[in-house]
Amino acid sequence: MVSRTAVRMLFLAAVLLLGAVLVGTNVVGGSGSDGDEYPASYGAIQRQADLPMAEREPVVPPRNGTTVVSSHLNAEGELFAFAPNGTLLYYDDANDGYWDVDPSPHGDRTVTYTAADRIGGGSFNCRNPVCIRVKIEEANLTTGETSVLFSRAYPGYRDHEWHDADWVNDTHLAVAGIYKDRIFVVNATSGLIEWQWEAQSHYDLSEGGAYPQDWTHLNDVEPLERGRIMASLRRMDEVVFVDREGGLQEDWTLEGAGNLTLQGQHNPDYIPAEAGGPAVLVADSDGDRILEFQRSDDASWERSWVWQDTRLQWPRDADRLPNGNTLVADTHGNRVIEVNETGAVVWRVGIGTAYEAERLGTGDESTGGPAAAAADLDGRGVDAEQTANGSQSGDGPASRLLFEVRNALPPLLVNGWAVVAPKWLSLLDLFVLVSLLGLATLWAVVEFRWSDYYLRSPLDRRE
Ligand SMILES: [Ca+2]
Ligand SMILES: [Ca+2]
Ligand SMILES: [Ca+2]
Ligand SMILES: [Ca+2]
Repeated sequence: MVSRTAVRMLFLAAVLLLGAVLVGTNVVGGSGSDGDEYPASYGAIQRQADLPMAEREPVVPPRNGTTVVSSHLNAEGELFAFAPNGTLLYYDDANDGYWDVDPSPHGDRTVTYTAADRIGGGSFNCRNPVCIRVKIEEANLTTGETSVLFSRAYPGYRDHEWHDADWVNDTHLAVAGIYKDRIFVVNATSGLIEWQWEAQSHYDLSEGGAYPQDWTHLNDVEPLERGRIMASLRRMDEVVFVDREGGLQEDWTLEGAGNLTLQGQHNPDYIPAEAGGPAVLVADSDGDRILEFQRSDDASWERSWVWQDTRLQWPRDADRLPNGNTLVADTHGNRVIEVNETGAVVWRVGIGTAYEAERLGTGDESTGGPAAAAADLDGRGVDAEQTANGSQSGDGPASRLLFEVRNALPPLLVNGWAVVAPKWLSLLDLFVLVSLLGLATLWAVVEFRWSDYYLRSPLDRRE
């Protein structure tokens, strides 16, 4: 018979262990040795914004360039820029949401981004329960000055935003319009829309998501050579190529390759032939991985690179940098990371629900970066069979266990949790908290049974 003291000690040890995991992941700011000398929590980064520039301390590891990160969760949007020395250079939370950020043609430290604000009936005669003001803005990161380049009000709130706008030239922008499921090109000077492609010109309404709320979720555009535009139709799990004269180029449509099909992707970047492509580097969000596909000689797509670790969850951006590294916005992994040519994480910033990451001076998105196949980059995958040409993950047993638990749950539930949960409560935290509560309840039940007390029905008392 095991003594009561031994059982109590076991319970206490288990409670302390789970408590230590919970404190560890929230105070140290996540797993991994990279960047641990910068334990700045998300809150500590935000607090820097209230200090004058001269008093700001480095909060992220230094890097050879300014890094801009956008984020949004429900109606909280944030835009951060970190200077090369790791201090917070710029912070703005004036809008409800910030999405794609690009370097602007109007200055080295100026960025162009899409943003949105919820508007009620007070500001104009909005007949919908709620309307939205969608905008393409520019911010000078040095002076802090912002300006609106183009804006429209739409009915509804969620899923009617513009998640991306890309400069076509110095005056025109291509815009990913989730509302009306279209790509359009606007002259930012005159405010006139000069060209558009509607998804209904090719797709049937029975495909994709719910119409009219979120049929295609057209979340990214990228102007290419010879007037072509690449776009991401998230609800169709497809990246499409549209010719501005001839419409959709069906033989270019990318749905994945082999057993790796796209799942609710974000931010595909086109890598041209001159840089070793044609290739497309894309955040395969619902697949919790970064994928790259190479266009082969027979005009089909082949998987050429995969990157994933046990923490990566619902990534929404990946940029191939000129040195062959890849900058990743790991939305529900609550971090922005830089992965080197061997697949190792070499730089990390702890930021919740990041949408986009951009390293200024390296070109917009993956401009200037090589294709994985041409640069012979090593991928990394948790499942060796899914790895393109990489090694097994070096993650510890705890993150492996969490990875297996997460993969056993439906992606909709896992990512749905991350959308409704507060930024500080990760899935690991939830898992540990539930285990802790379960253990505490079990301990209480055991103690009660050992005690002299017993429960009886209130009815018994009357007898
Ligand atoms: Ca863009
Ligand atoms: Ca884009
Ligand atoms: Ca990208
Ligand atoms: Ca980017």
